[in-house]
Amino acid sequence: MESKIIGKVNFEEHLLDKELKLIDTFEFNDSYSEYASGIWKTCMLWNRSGQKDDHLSIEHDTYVKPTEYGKQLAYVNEIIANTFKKEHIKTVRLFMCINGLIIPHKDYLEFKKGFTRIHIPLKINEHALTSEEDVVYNMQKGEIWFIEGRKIHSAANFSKVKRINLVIDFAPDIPFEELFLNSENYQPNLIPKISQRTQLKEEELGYIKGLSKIINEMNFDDILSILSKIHFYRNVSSELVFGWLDEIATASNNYNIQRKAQEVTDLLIRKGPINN
Ligand code: YCP
Ligand code: CO
Repeated sequence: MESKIIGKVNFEEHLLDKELKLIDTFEFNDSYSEYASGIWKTCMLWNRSGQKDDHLSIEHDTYVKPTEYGKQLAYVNEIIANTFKKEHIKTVRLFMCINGLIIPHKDYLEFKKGFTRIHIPLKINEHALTSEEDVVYNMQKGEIWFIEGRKIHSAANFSKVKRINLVIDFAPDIPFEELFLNSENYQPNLIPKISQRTQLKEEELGYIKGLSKIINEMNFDDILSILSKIHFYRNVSSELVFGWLDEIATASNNYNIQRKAQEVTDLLIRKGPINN
């Protein structure tokens, strides 16, 4: 796995709790909903324009400004300012997920280079999981995670309690230690909490393929969501979602389903968003 922990923030719990209460009042946005199932939303804290309604993370060559929401989070801002070199930051957001997931996908397909993206969990639970290919892990609060978006990755929260991550996009190609204000805060040897999963049974594989018998335009998204969840509890790579979807679509003999399967695979792992 290429995603890894690169450092740790030791939060002052009462200060973080106060900001989480404030975050609860923020309006989160639906951008990237084509990658999501269930509740998965974003909130813009710092970006190029300083506008909270500029919801996308984009490549740019200038400095970031806090948005109306970013300005309110004094403690989070202090943590960022004390930990990282601000000049490398391109976007700061919050990702929120409740009883939902982000379908396995690759990032940056729409960009020239993309970013070095890090996540810092602010609110976690044991059912809030992240994956890269054939590894599933449970990010812990305060861990600074580099997420290799160029590999197929996915994230979920199988709980009705909110999951919140702080997400910072840095300029690409800068060594990790140089993203930190103090290079001693770069800690590459912290051990992640990897989830143990059980073997996918032959019988289960049969039922997965049997979804070809019920797939239609009404349940297509639900079936994609079911396929996306399997690797979180069975010992398989998230990449299999696309092979299964292709087999199910082919066996369905339904042209519209085959086309939808191609389109969603293009979006998620081949071409990215089309209008870019
Ligand atoms: C992520 N990737 O990996 C983001 C979410 C779609 C692109 C939105 O967290
Ligand atoms: Co991603």
